[in-house]
Amino acid sequence: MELDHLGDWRRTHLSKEITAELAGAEVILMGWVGDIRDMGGLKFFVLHDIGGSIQITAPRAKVSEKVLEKIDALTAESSVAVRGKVVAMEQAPRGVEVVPDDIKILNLAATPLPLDPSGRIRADLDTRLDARVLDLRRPRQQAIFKIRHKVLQMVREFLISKNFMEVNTPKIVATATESGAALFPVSYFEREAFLSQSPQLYKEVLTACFDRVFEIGPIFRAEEHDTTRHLNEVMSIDIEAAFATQDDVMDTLEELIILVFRRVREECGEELKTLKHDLVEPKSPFPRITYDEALKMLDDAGVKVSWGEDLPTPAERKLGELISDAYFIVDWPLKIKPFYIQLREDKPDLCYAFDLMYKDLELASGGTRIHREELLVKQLKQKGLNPEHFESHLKNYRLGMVPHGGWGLGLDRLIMVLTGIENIREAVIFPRDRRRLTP
Ligand code: AMO
Repeated sequence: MELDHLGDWRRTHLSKEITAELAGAEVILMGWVGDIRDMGGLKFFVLHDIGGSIQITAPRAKVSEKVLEKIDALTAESSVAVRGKVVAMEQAPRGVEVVPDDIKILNLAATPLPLDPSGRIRADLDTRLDARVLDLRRPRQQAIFKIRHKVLQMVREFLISKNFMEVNTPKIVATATESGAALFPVSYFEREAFLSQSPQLYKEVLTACFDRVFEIGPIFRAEEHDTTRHLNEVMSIDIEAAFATQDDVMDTLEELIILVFRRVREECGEELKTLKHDLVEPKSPFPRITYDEALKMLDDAGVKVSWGEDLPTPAERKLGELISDAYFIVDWPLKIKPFYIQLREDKPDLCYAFDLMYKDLELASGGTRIHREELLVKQLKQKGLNPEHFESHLKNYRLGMVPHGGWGLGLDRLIMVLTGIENIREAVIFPRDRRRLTP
């Protein structure tokens, strides 16, 4: 069958806007073909679009031969435009259907499809990610990304209301900032550069220009992990505030988390229902436990972590069982936190760093930063880094650098928690992991 051109047809309604009140009206719908059925005297298909779906019903006696031929040619997930009349019909899924007077087939989808778009035949995540465009037409996946879209909007609104200015910093950089995480090298003309692990150093120095900044952007981690909570490219919500300490920015983070949970509950009810997720707002204030207290709780529960070690996954899992909500871990050993974190003058083994946990998942980390050059140089050396490599950063500390603090919040992990999904790959449109570089 020959394909049709869009021509001068334009969509008049989304499927969800078709209600029985429109009975008799002529409408143009555009979308994809769902189930197709032929009952002899009657042919049906479901048209689905971003808003939902609607039944297109063609009674043999009422439509043209051309329309019937077009329906016969349709394959599931083909893209179509339908012009027709709205008819109130009790038996139809939403009490309303459209009887076509003309159909345009814009593209025919191949058969068989790489996955069953109805979801009746379950596909594993790899198959779904390989056919992601088809997968993302399903209501469950759409619910996840509608929530993600809303959350981004809420975060921006909230931070702007707190006088943070949105900035964009380079993603091709010369140095590492997060010592624990490995770098992806890129060839940059005659030099080697890296993909940015974090906007850390840029956001810090920008506090001395714009006072309060935030960035929502990708961070790249060349970690070998192949887990349900790590990816090699993730989106990070980063903030940094001048004249602030860890406690100030923890308050901001707590306020943001509560607001996002509350607003997703209030504004994404449909999506949460589709996801069958009962979202519960974390209890506020979030407990603030020290690293030492966390170790003690773990020890009492039979999980040994030696002092100075980062919390391994089994320890996080146990803590998540013990405190099944949002909480902060503070007073970390200096030696496991990055060079830019301020040490505690009263207890120099410790530093002003925190992690925000939700059950067993680390959502964010942050702290009070060093703002004096001598101390930054000292800590760089202590971490085995060469201060000369940081000269372009350090020179800003001679230009009236200010006390500052901030955090980085993993957007994809936040979406996991808000939508109740278990694998971070489901929270990302085209995830990048150890094995996956396409689509
Ligand atoms: P950190 O390295 O802890 O801190 O990263 C901040 C948050 O980003 C998310 N995240 C990840 N999520 C999934 N997969 C990964 N591989 C991954 N790596 C990080 C987590 C984590 O809590 N510069 C500091 C932040 C700061 O101090 O402002 C930093 O990058 O949710």
